[in-house]
Order: sequence, then structure tokens, then C-alpha cells
Amino acid sequence: MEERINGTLDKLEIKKINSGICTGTSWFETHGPVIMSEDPSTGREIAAVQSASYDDYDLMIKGAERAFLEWRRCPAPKRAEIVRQIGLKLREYKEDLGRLISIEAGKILQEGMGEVQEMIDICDFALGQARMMNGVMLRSERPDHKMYDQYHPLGIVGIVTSFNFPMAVWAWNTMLAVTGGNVVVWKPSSRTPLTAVAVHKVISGVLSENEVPEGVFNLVVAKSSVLGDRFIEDRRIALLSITGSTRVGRHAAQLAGKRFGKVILELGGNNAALVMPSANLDLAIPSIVFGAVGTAGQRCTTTRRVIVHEAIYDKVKERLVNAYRQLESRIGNPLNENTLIGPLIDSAAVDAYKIAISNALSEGGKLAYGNSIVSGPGIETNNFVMPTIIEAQNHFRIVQEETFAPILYLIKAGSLEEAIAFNNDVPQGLSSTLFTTSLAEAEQWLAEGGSDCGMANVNLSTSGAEIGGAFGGEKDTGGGRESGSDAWKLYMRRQTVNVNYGNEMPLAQGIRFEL
Ligand code: UN1
Repeated sequence: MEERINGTLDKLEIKKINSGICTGTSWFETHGPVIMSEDPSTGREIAAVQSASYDDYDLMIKGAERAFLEWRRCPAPKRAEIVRQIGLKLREYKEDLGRLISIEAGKILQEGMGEVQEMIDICDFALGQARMMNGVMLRSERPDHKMYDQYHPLGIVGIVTSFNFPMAVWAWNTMLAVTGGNVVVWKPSSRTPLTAVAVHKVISGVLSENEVPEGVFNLVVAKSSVLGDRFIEDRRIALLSITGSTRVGRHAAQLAGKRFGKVILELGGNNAALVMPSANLDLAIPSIVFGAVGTAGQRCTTTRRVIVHEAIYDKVKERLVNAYRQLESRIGNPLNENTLIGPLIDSAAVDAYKIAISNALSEGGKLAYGNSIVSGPGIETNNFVMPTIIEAQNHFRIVQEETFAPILYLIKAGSLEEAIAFNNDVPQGLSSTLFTTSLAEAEQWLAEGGSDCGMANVNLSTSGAEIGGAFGGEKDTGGGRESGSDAWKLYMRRQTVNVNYGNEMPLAQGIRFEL
């Protein structure tokens, strides 16, 4: 195992101590504290990053400002040609990068590689989008006037990512932003800095071969105590895309709001799966299990609540518990092929798991399965937890919260209407799903009185969204959208253009103003 890890680090050119700033192909000498990255599965130190000081960051931003002036003049399809080549490089390094995600974030290899695939997919998406970043011709009410809208780049786009998707979220934002003519500054989670360093090593060849100006693709690894608020407050950052907890997002939105900074927020979820009596349980049960325990419950799209019609409640409970039993032998090192559930990211996450379970039980919840720290052969740290099912009620304080751990609350509902009301009766509004074979129920769920979430599914998991759709959610999830559909527009400055090609001065609204 140790050899395989070292092999991956070597291939990705991860050194013992790495610089915390990259501007494309150059790496700065950085002056902030050293951040050591640890493997959550083994507790072993992987490698370190010498993080950036504020002055290092400032220098980098000055370069990004200069790069923007050049990059914005490069035609979008030419910019996307770089993105296309990045996509090819990512294909080449898919397994290595996927393995590094497993090592540093603890995700199973399948999910690590799936994450790299998301990056490849968004490269392809952005490539197509490059020739379709269209505005529309609008109808002027005035003779000899032309009116249309067009989309210009904003400038520097700041991207703050979380440990649980340490590469893909950067790619969703970056590929659209740079195709649109922006430059990006990526601040990854301090818990997963090496994946960010590795991505930059992998793409640097493409950037140098194509003579992409330094300062278009920037990476800054910095402690939040050094750069957190100052990054958000920095007027030079035209748009901030932030993925993280609702608490972090609320704080950032308030700070950015003071300077009217644009933000895309992708915050906490509290995603429910509704199960109706007509549901195909052979499909529903594995979908719920994947949603609830995938990435050890550390996705913002993780299924946290199962809201089951009372007529099938006991059956669904029994089948879920049986499925969970089969998972016991599948918890372990995420690099092993047999593993379906890796570790939580750190001991604080394990504490949050324990506290949430104890709160749920003290509020009247009933443990149906789990509630233990996993130990045994091959388990080297206390970061592995047993996926847990608790019978609960929707209004429990703990059920209303997002705990980043594999805890599933089982909730009984008397009707579809009640189940929908429960789905919506939480502060968050990211993802949701309904299992049914009734067309009427499915349409009721998708109608304006149905799910209030940014994503509403029928007969598939709450997690594992494709990049082609707009990703994000409402309420405490922050309202942002990233990735597919027309999310590219959020990275652009919309400009409405009016041209008078006549010799008269007709005023809108028929106003007469004669000298
Ligand atoms: C996240 O957890 O921050 O839909 C992103 C999914 C993934 C992305 C999750 N495609 O589960």
C-alpha cells in the first residue's frame, strides 16, 4: 500500500513540501505556515504545502489582473481549446488523480475516479458551450434601433472548495469561467491541498505548450486565518463561488454583500428520499443506500432523510437494515476494491457523528442500526464509523441540521402530501427524490407545490448528479447554481446594448423632449 501511495505521489509530482501558489506553470516561493496533509484512513502524513501569506496572495492577484486583460481578448473557442486539452490530460491521469483523492479525502477509488470523470465531463461541456455563449436579439420599440444582450467576462473568479469534492467543484467553476474569458483563483480546503497541487501539475504542460498567460489558472493554498475574510472582502475578486457549510456561506455572503460582491453559494443540504407504496423497492433501496452511505455520508447531496409512507414503513425499514448489515464487511481502506465506505475526514467529523446520534436519541429517536466506531483488521484509525439508521421525526432539532456523516433518519408519513410537507420543512433545499410508479404522484412532486429543492428527482438517488444539469439549491443551501444548463451565465457580465442607426432621436415610452 505504502509503495502504491508513493508511486501515485511521484507520478503526480507531489514533493515532500510543495509551494502553495501556482499561477499556471510557475510556483511561487510562499511564506505562510506549513500545512501537513494526512491520510484519514491511516493517519499517516502524506506531504505538506507551504501555504501562502497575504503578501504572496497579493502578488498573485496582481498577476491575475494583468492576465485577465490578455485572456479576455482571446476568442472563446480558442480559450475552450485549452479546456479541451485539459480534458485529454485528465483522461490520461484519471486513475492517478482518483487515487490521490482516495488517499487524501478518503473517498473510495470508484468515487475518486468518478470525481475526475466529472472534471472531464465539464471540460467537454465547456468546449461545446464556448460557441454558444449567446445573447439574444431583443425587439426595440423605437424605429432604426437595435437592442440585444451580450455576455462579457467578469474578471477574477474566486473559487473556494471543500474537502469532499476536492477537485471536481474547482473544475465545474473553472472550465466555464475561463471559457467565458475570466481568470480563476482557487482556494482549496486546507484538509485537501495536495489534490489541488496535483491538478495544477497535471494541467501545467497544456498551459505551457499553448502559451496560456501566467495568471489565468491560479491556485492559492492558505489558512483561513490568513486569507479567509480577506479573500471575500477583496474588491478585485469579481465573483466568488463558495462550496461549504451554511455557517461559512452565511458569513461569506454577508461580507461579500457589503461590497456588492457577486457570489455563487453551494452550501448545506438535508436531502430526503420519499418512498410511496407503489415504489419499486428493488430500485429504491439500493438508490437510498448509495445516497446515504456513499462518500461515507459526506456529500452535500447525501440522502439524510427517508420519508416513508406508513403502509410500507416496516418493510422499508427491514430492507434498509438488511442492506446496511451487508455493508459491515465493506468498510475499510478506500483504495481496496472491496471497500464501499471509507473513513470520515477527521476526528472532528467522528465527534459530530457521535453527537448527532446521541442528540437524535435524546430527542426520542430509536436506533434501528449502527452507532459505533468501526475497528478490526485493516482499520488503522478511529475515523471509520458504522452507517447508522435512526427512526426519527422530521421536527427533531438534529434532523433539521446537516451532519456530514452517514446517519439516515427514517421518518413515517401518512400521505404523499405529508411526505412533501416534511421534505420541504427543513432550512435547506438542495436535492430530493421520490420513489413511486404513479405518474400522478410523480407530477405532483414536480409541480409548484411539490419539492422546494434545487434538484428534484424521481426514482433515483439524491446524490450523484450529472454535470449537464444546473447544480445547487434553495433556502439555506444558498441559491447558487453551478455546472450545466445555463449556469455559465453566472460567470458573465450581462450587457444590454442599444444602437440607434437612424438620424432621429425617438425616446422610449414616447416621451417628447424637444429643444
Ligand atoms: C458536493 O457534495 O459538494 O451530485 C457535490 C453529486 C455530485 C456532486 C456533489 N455530482 O453528488
